[in-house]
Amino acid sequence: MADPRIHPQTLCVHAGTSGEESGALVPPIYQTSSFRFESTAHGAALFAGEQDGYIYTRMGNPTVAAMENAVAALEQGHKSLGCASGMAAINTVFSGLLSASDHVVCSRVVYGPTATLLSRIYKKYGVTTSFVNTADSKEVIHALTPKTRMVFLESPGNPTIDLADIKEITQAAHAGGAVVVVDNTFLSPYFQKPLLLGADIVVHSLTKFLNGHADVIGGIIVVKDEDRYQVLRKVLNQTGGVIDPFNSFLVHRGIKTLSVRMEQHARNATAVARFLENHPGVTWVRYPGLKSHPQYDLGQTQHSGPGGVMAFELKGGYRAGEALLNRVTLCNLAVSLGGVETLIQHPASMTHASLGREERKAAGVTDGLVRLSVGIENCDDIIADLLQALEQV
Ligand code: LCS
Repeated sequence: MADPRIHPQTLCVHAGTSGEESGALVPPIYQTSSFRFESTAHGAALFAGEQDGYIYTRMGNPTVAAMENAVAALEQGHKSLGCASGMAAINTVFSGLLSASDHVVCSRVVYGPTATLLSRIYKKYGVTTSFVNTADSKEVIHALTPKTRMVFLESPGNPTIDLADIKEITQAAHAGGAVVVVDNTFLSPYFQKPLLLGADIVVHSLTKFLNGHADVIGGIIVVKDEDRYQVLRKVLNQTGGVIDPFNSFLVHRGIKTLSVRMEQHARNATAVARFLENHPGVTWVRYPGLKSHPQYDLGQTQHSGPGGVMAFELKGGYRAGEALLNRVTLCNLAVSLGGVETLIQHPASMTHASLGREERKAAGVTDGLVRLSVGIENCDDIIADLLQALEQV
């Protein structure tokens, strides 16, 4: 675990070495499928786990290891596992830790495919899931049964920006023997460290803030203990959803500027959220940095910054939202979030379309909800773009 006295800004720049010995300041890209053995005895010892070393990139690679070590350090975790995407990370956790007849309690507000992975795919294998409002810890506690093996939280949740009380929910889940997995994609370890709040596992879509430049698909699992690391490592190696060396290199490079990017995302998003909240065409804005967020006080206790993503709805509902999305010019009409450029999208027809209308309604994903991921441009330019688009709505 990283020395807790080292400041997060310093960790972003320095965390993560692979132990390779060329002296290169930046870990090189080991673009290789295999690693040569010195002898048959050496190869056999590596396969038997009697000696440390690299065998085959699906089973480990120094460039990937350097990035994994950086994210584990930032999350104050034990070790991490780089995956091909955020969904590959989530699927690895589910397939490694769930068995037929297990029960899962999951946030009702999660990225669409996370919900459908449980409700459609894992359901086929005999896993049942209760989707609850995790903004209300009592609902989570009420949903726990003797068969509950996992509680899965997204805080803030995608796309309604609801928060979950990670500490309170973890205490209840642990009392019943369930593991707590937190998707920390929206705030990144720079603003929130779920493992320090008691959670057992953190997952990320590296595609978002950690890489930060909208040019990589990747995911990661961070764990607190060696036993769970070994279980998940074997599942990942066998199912094969690993990240490749070049994407790991890009993510690791992105992490070096995570602190400055996150500070700018939060500064800009706070200004944009205040602007939207005061605009007569806007019904509501949900952003953890606004005092009007119903869980503003909880946020102050569990994260150190509000991040860069918000949801809002216009007075004219879906039609007005559609008009806005078609009239912005600086803000890009595109899915994903957490990159340096501002992105705007419509969850009901895009990221959360895989949920049915009823599931979306239960999760509060209204047809008029617009999601905005505020980038690191000058915020006056972002606001000017939104203003000109709102004037035409
Ligand atoms: N977790 C969260 C909170 C996400 O927002 C996403 C993707 C994932 C996991 C999956 O990560 P991926 O496999 O894409 O790396 N969210 C997206 C979104 O809101 N728009 O496009 C992708």
